[in-house]
Amino acid sequence: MKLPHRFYPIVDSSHWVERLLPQGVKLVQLRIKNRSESDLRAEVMKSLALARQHQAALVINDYWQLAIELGADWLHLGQEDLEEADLTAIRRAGIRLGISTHSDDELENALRHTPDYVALGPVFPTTTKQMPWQPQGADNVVRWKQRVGDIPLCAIGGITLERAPVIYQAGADLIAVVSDVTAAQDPEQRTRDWIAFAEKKVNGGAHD
Ligand code: 3NM
Repeated sequence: MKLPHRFYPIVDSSHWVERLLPQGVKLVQLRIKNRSESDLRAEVMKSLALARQHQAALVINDYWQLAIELGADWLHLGQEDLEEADLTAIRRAGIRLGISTHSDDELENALRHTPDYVALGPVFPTTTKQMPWQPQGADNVVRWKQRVGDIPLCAIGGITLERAPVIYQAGADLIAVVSDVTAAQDPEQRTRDWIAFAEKKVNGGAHD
């Protein structure tokens, strides 16, 4: 499976999508929590339009019904969302699916759904999301890549540009980040730095 980029920022508004896409981002996740139904719909619609304009892939986190309804191409689900989602309807709509995993059991479960990528986290400690999981470290990135084979592996959680080389080398095909971009002093510049680095294709993984 060819993915549009090895750098995968995650943002919580269409405003961020609008800021990052012109920097050259080709894969971005919209992860919105606690917004009204009408806000949410407006944000997803605007972000999808922006992604089309920039020929980028927009991944909708969680809201699978809205993703189907609004014609999204990509969806990301956590393990709990996976229980409730209608996978048949998602696949019938031609939507590609990324799934979060944090343990061997979750990985087994994710692989049963033939995901288009598997995410492993948190690789390092993160304050962006509260989770019961211990940091996985680079060793588990290696182990996960052995398990997923050709399925693209996305590493997430506490990853900075400085830590990226080790994580790509461990076998991550793509790296997802929140705070390293959104909390950067200059998020646009940080995004361009990530893209410049990711394009060097440090390990020639599944992206090729
Ligand atoms: N999911 P930051 S870690 C949204 O492990 C998310 O499943 C994770 O943010 C997981 O790059 C995470 O700021 C937060 O650490 C990532």
